Amino acid sequence: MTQPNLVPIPELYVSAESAQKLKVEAGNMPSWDLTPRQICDLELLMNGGFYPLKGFLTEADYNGVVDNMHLTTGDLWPMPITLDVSQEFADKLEPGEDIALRDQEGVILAILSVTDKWVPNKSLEAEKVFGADDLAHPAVNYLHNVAGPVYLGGPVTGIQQPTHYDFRGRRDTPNELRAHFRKLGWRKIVAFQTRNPLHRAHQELTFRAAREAEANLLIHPVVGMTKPGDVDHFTRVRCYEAVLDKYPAATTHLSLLNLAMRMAGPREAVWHGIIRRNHGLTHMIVGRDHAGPGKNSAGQDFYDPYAAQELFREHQDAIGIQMVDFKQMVYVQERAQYEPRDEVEDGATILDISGTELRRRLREGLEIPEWFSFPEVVTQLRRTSPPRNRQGFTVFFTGLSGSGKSTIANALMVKLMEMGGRPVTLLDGDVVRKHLSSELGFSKEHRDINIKRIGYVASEITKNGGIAICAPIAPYTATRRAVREMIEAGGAFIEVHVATSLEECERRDRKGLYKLAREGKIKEFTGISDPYEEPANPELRIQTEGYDVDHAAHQVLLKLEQMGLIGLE
Ligand code: PPS
Repeated sequence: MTQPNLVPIPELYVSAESAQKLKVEAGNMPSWDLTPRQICDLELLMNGGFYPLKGFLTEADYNGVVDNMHLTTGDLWPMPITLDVSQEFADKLEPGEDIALRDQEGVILAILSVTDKWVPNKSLEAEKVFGADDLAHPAVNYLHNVAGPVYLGGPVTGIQQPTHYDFRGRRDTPNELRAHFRKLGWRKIVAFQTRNPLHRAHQELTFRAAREAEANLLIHPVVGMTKPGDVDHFTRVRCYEAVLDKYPAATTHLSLLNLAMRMAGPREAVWHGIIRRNHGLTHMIVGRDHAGPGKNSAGQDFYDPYAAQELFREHQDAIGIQMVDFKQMVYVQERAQYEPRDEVEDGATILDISGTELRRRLREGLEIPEWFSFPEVVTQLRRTSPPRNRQGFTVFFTGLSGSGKSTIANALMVKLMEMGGRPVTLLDGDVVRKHLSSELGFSKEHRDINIKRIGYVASEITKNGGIAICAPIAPYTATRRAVREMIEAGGAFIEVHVATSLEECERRDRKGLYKLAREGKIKEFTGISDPYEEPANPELRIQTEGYDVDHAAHQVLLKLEQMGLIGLE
């Protein structure tokens, strides 16, 4: 294999002077606000990471890529890099026009000269590229539920790189990495692709892989988009930095790759290989189940665990980089060291901690042994995944007007504040309507807006480790579900149905509203002239008739304790 770093990889950027002129011209073009995934794709298109692509795929290239992983030029390319847009935007455009591609702040990054516009067969794309038209695959879900219905293709003229404020010193374009390797005199370099924190086994296997290939090592983690639910890249980069110190000095480099992964297993492995070749690497470690998306909707693996290695091997020459087999490293207790699994004799004691077990230990604040991971890595992981009794959560009361939601919510707030440890915010129905939603009425549309606002505020509080207590009527199941989804991304959600009957609420009529509603003086009144959809499976259902407020609040506390959200440190 030739030494690849003597020549630069072609980029799609114009000179600084032309960029300035083009930016002014682009101001008058139709413009498309790029999605986060499109920004990742555009960055790698422009800086040569996706060489030989010169823009977003045309229809003919797309068909070739989907069908047989080849462009019309005959070059190998396994992944559709397409610009998906809305129907509305596409309707206003004709091939032959130029459009400005903007980042989420509106900054113009590039111009796309549109040559092709078409409606893709997404089911076919899913089957061919991802192996199944199954929404359990994150990229298939993205394809059907996030991506726009129309694709635009054509060459890209690069104006400027997307801006990153985080870890700037650790990000390198392909040509920057090539120059770095050239400067250090590194001729053989093994890439390690990862989207997970590195523990001791990874450090052992990567170092061993590099040594066996008589090469240097590049830890090349993806920081663009990975699998939903992965450890966030801020935490991971701090972990990688900690592990970097564990390699012998000057053997290993760390560089961040702003790639949006698709979790496409075999095709993804080939794609990763091409991207690494473009970054000046000569070797890449391909592991068991490389870039695997997990289980399909029938509970089975999407891909055979060795399919990625096979496809890579088949196309190795065209990729232009050599595959290094991943050796599974295991900890052998008797010898207190890591060894390749296939070299350990029968009868030896092998210790391991699975990903699921690791997450459980982090969640519950349990010990993570030093043979498994470096203390510095564990410290970083604990900082972002504190045990449940230090994570944020939302208690969401729902029930009829006058059911007692606010009273119980107030009592609960005070009890949680008495315990201390986390800030508590009460988002009571009436209070929210005064401060956040004063312009809203009680139509279905307005109630939904109101509940989503409460959900948004509660999700921010939860994400940042606080406790949010919400007490609106929230009469619609679908809206409550949407709020749950929003909040569960950052912590726990406890739905509490205050199940006081309509008769009892009306009998109490603490605000005199039921009387007015019966007389028709208040319209769209929940339970009287407007619906209330009872929660089918709330975390807790409270009966208030015959019980006092303390008792109700105590039931919530017991539930929180049972869920591990409050309690002993
Ligand atoms: S919703 O449906 O969740 O947006 O309602 P919410 O924001 O919780 O507001 C309910 C309080 O507003 C008063 N109110 C009404 N409730 C229901 N229907 C109608 N038409 C209505 N008009 C005013 C009422 O006092 C509710 O307070 P609570 O604390 O629930 O009794």
